[in-house]
Amino acid sequence: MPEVTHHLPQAAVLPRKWWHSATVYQIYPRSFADSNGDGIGDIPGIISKLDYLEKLGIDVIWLSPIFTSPMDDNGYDISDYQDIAPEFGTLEDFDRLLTTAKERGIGILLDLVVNHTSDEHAWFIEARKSRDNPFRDFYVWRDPAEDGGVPSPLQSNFGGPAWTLDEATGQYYLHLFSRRQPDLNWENPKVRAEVYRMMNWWLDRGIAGFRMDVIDLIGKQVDAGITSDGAHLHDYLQEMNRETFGHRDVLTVGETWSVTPSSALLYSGRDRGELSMVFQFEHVTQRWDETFGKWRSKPFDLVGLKAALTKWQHALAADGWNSLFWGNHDLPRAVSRYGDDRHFPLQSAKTLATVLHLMKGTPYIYQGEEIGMTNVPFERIAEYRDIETLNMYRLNIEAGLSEENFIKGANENSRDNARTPMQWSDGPQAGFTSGEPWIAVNGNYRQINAHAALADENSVFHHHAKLIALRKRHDVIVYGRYQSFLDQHPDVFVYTRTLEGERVTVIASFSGKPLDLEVPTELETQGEALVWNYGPVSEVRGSMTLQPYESFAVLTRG
Ligand code: TEU
Ligand code: CA
Repeated sequence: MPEVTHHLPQAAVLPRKWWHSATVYQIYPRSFADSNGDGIGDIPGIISKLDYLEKLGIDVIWLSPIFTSPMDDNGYDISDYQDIAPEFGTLEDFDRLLTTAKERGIGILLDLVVNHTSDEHAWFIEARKSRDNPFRDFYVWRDPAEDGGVPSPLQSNFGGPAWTLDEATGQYYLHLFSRRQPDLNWENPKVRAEVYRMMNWWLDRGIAGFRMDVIDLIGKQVDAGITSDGAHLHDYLQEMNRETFGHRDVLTVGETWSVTPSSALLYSGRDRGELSMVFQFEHVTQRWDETFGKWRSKPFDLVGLKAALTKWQHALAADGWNSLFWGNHDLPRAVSRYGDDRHFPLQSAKTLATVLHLMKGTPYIYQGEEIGMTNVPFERIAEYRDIETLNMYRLNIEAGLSEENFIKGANENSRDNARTPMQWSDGPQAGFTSGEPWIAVNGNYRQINAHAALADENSVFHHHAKLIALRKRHDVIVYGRYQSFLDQHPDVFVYTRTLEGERVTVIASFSGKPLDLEVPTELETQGEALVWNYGPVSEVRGSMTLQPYESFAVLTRG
């Protein structure tokens, strides 16, 4: 993945980076492939699927956490940053993954979870021993309020107060997630130095970069009630960049739920010395209720979705860089959320891929998305495993919600939708494990599985492979200027990308019915059919009838 240093002649004065034309594939190790029958995915399992990923054509794997952990939050609670959880394998397994992936031109991104550790991390075990322990200041401690209660009204993202009393030392510690995920104190320079040392240890091993968990929270100013975007956030990121990856050619992507178009330029502006890019979530939260968040969702609204995505295409048009994604391990399945997994699973999954992969930015595919995996219709709370879902269940039932209603919401939005085992075949347990999986397999694996997808040249898999390859072949897809059309049209998503006399025109229907589209004259074009999901289309003109979820892209030169 060499860096090409020449500059593009046109408006795109961005120095080229290898990750501009790369596609990232996210693996949630627990649910990807189990090599030893214990029901839990592992690193040898991932190695056995590298040929599959090479066929897909991806350049980078983002591995959700594989480090030693009590697994209160499936590894986002780390007790040793420099070792591998035994259920996932060993450091030798990891090094083997690194080399075998590299042989296929695939780099590995590790998940950097440094807003908090596990309560079983040695630092926290020390810190809670006494108020004057040398590690005390690695975490955020406050005295009880006058009535003995919590120091402030801060709430945990998983529900309930963000403070837990440590009985032995009589102070509360902060946890913006579960009580088993105490927040690190980034104001302490020793904490920062330890984190940088650990990052360099992994970088020296040859990883391709980091995905940074809730990185917008590390500058928190607890006493001011500020969690995201604290005063020193960008100082810390610049320091991290200088001390670790700044002089290495790697990809860094921050998870930033709070990011705005202007702060995105702080994170990813080319002269900022911070990150390659961040994940923004406006197209995700656009469907959430203002008060109740994701547990009460709004109906699908294409106009709003287009507005959110278009806004970000414009925001980072000249500087900064976008990450493009529909799903991840925290979100519902793309085809269930934005497409129609019941009536048009194949066509809508392909259309979602086309629309996403032809935008400007680095596309991320979440495992299973490339075969059109769907949300899981669990019927009982006992089938769920996710700590957030289980916490919310308890709180909602206490507040008077019926189990039935909660399950309805969870079917739509629980993080477990994304965490059921990868569907490899129509064999037992979808080929994920020879044992009992840690979470049930989605019953639709007999139709939706990788084996069937590979064999069918019209599959969602081959459609993704094509889009990934197109990005490598056409600069206009990587750097072209984005322009949207028909913003108020409720059923079609239309945009163009232009670069040096080349233009890609993307037209996509999000309707389950055939639809007549009057093509605006400024969009008329004739060229090469690049990608489609019904038949090839090389001319855009006049009145066109689009089939349900039909989409296509045309490349015009000169
Ligand atoms: O997620 C951050 C986060 O805020 C999520 O909990 C989010 O609010 C929720 O899932 C939306 O559905 C990151 C990780 O991606 C997540 O898996 C971890 O649980 C969390 O941080 C704590 O590390
Ligand atoms: Ca295993």
